[in-house]
Amino acid sequence: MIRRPLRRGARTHACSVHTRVNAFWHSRAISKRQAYFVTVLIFPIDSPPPVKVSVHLMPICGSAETGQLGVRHLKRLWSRQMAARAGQANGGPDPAEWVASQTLICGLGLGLHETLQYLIGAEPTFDRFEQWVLEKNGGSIEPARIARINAALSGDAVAAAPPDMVAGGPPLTPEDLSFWEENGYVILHHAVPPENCEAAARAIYEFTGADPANPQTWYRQPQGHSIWIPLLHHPALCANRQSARIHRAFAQLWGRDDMWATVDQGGFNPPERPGWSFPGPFLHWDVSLARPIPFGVQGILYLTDTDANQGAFTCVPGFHRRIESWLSGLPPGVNPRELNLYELGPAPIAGKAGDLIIWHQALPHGSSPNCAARPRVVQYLSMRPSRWEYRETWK
Ligand SMILES: O=C(O)CCC(=O)C(=O)O
Repeated sequence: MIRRPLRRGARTHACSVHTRVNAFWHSRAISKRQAYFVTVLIFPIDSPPPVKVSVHLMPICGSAETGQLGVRHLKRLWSRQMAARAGQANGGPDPAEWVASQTLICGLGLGLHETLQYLIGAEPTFDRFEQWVLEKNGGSIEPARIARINAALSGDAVAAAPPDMVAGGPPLTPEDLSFWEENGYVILHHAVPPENCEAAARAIYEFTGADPANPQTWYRQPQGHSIWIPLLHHPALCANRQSARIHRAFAQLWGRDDMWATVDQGGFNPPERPGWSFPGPFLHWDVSLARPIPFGVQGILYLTDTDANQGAFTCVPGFHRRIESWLSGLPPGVNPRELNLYELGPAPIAGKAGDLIIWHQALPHGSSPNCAARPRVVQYLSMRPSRWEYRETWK
């Protein structure tokens, strides 16, 4: 509650009054049980004496605090976002916090962007946020999954591993693993059965309103001029994220079993034609180039056969072994992201429907122009353990 109206435009030494006022109004959407008031002294630069106001501050919840769903860290994630939304300090950036939030979001079968967008855009109460999480999960979340998430967030990697996924032989052969070491990428063949690929490809065609048999329909692009298809929760895509074979391949590369699938988009890269040129992504990194670059992987599942000239995934094989020396050798002040990465020796990687390409995040990578007759249809799919190394500093 503001006890005395502040003159519009009065400025404090630390921050504008408006920010504080906004903080109050934003936090109004949040139940009073979950917020508290503090009285602060504001020193307007141009009109002493100090003004005494009360502002509504969001407490940041502890990680162990749970709501109806009984999921650790969920309330904390919500309270941090609400505090940030209200322009209030929320503890600031913290790599461990970011990793825990991502594990939670993956564990709950949510997309990172959609979750943050929802929290920031809708400013839900915590009850409403939990309801949204449930809706995204079709109305219920299995207790075993909640137990795994809670184990992961309490640091119990063993209990965080899904028992039905870890049984079974390692799908990557010793040759695959040597190839991985050498090239920084590997192809897991038959990652999912053909019917899964067909169902997921069909879902992507339907979402975009495209007909596989009619090239005129491939450029409707409800998503805009982009190859990314914002289809996250279709059952066919969810089914692929549940693949035990994929799970075990990621587990092999990470050397641990507590894997969490990222909830990522589909992809549709049609042949170039006059009026439609390849929009990217061109070669890039998704990881900070602050050194040392930590281990991390990304993945793409081909849902249809993909020739090298058909918009194939492209990377610079082996670059994970030379990136550190390459970065050290750059003249001071040069931004590696602005260099012509196509001079580094990229190769398009062809594959069959059902092939999953996993690559080391230190490889420059991207898609490529489709010069063939058929679209390239994919699902982006990666997995990470409950805890992984993350660099806060973006370079
Ligand atoms: O779609 C592709 O082939 C490349 C994907 C990509 O660049 C990425 O996932 O960061």
